Amino acid sequence: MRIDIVTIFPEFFSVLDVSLLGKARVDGLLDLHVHDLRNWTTDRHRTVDDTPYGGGAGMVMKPEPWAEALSSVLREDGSSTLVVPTPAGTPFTQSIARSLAATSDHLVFACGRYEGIDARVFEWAASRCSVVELSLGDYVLNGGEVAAMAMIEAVGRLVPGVVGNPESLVEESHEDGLLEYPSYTKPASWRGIDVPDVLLSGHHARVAAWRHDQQVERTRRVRPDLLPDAERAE
Ligand code: 6GU
Repeated sequence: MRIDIVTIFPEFFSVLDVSLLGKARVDGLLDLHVHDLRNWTTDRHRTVDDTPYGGGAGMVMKPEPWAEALSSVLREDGSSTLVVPTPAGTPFTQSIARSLAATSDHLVFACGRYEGIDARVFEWAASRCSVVELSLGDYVLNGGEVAAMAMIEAVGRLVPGVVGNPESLVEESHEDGLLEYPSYTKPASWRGIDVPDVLLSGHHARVAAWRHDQQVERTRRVRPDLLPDAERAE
């Protein structure tokens, strides 16, 4: 998968050299490119923002540098997906991560700052690629960079080969619609707290049933909105 990121803070993305995604880059599974939006400005001050029409606080990112940048980065054949991180977007979920990993082999992240990017940019881009505006959650970040990083990690790890043991992708929070069960390792007793007996029993069916109960219990307690109606009652 190829991922291009357009930002006025390319240095944010140096962390993509680290850990699993860093290895995936070295291994050629993820082809990541970070671009400085200011390279597509034409004035001496490399201006990327201006005051909003209609008034109001803050600044809006100008359309011209964005159109130049996206023209240069988007594929001509319309196969790119433009991802715009914004608190006004559709909530980003594991199921969106899965569908981006499965259906798109070129993602372009447009990281806005200030009060966002001139809305015409996305109208214009929609004739050249699919455009998705995605939010990490109901809180406000200073710009799209940190959100893009979270989305790139969530999507990137679903690209085949990035996570060494594909089974570890199955038994985790959100993959089956429930939160994860608690995990334990040795020693069996630590500071007076014992690992639950069932996990030492070697009885696979009972372990599986216990883990499922733990998942339902935790999900009911902290995220009842995720439960199907049938399991929400009690
Ligand atoms: Cl995607 N962007 C910004 N700027 N703030 C956010 C967000 C995204 N998701 C939650 N807050």
